[in-house]
Amino acid sequence: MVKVTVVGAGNVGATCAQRIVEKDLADVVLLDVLEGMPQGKALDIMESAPVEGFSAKIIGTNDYADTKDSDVVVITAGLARKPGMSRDDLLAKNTAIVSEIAEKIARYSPKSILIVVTNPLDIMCYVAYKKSGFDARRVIGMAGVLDSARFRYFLSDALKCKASEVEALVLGGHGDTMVPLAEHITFQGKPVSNKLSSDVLDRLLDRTRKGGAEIVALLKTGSAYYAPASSAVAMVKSILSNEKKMYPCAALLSGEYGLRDIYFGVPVILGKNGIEKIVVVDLTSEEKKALQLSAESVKENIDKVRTLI
Ligand code: A3D
Repeated sequence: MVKVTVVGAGNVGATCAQRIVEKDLADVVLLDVLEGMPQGKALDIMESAPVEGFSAKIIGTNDYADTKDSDVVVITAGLARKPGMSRDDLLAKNTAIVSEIAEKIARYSPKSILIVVTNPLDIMCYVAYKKSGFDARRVIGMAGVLDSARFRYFLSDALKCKASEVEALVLGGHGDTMVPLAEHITFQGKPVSNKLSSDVLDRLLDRTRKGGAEIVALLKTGSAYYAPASSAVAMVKSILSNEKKMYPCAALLSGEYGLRDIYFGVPVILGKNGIEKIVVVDLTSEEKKALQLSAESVKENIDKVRTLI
């Protein structure tokens, strides 16, 4: 069985771990700094095996030695946003956490592929890339899958159809400047432009951009984790099964979309080597402008983080 380590056994991490074993994708090591907590959650999940019928194994630990030779590592450790807290407020704290984790993972699992979930996402990907020393194809950020899933759900609700019948892409930085692509929405494989009024579409675009904050405001203590975990697990699956599916992910750009040396949400093909290819899609001039704006905000924070690492 292949091995996946999930670092951070909080809401996103534990839900990822649960979904990975329930789907029998891999054996899982769930690691956290809190003593007993990952062990307790892992045992609880293991005790569901007879009922759920999965055969994958999960252990909880505080020791990186147990993560040795992992194939994929999902980094969910860090602080989650609280109401009123911006993703950028998390920058310094989570930079220190992700730096330490990336260095340890590189030591114990030098061939692994890293999926970063910790916010602020694009910046934490850059930190993990620098601190692991891995090839950029093996350090990938989860954000676009989630943002696109939210957009697809809102669209399907408006179109009164199944969410799986709607395809849509959200690119750019994971924050208020993200860019949902209105021109790329399809319903049953066909463009939807004639099915939604521009007012409705504008409302859904705006709701997508604020999707994370909507959940934070409702939960009051913490941020979304069911859909974020689903999104990270879809990426794990595409890598472990070499599915070569196209997903919007944060990737290090080197000239694509006119951008370089930043992690940014773009469509990529995910397979056994991590990012097999960065896909460049056609954009309207408005979308290009919005992506440039988004890139500037990511770049500003990457410049800030360079002084911290
Ligand atoms: P939470 O439930 O608080 O879990 C975080 C866990 O990390 C806690 O159990 C901590 O004990 C643990 N932790 C802290 N420091 C370390 C460390 N050095 N090593 C190992 N474990 C540590 O948060 P959550 O699961 O809700 O969210 C986790 C992260 O994911 C946050 O940064 C969120 O902002 C982020 N997140 C990102 C998205 C995206 O779409 C990018 C979505 C949802 C959450």
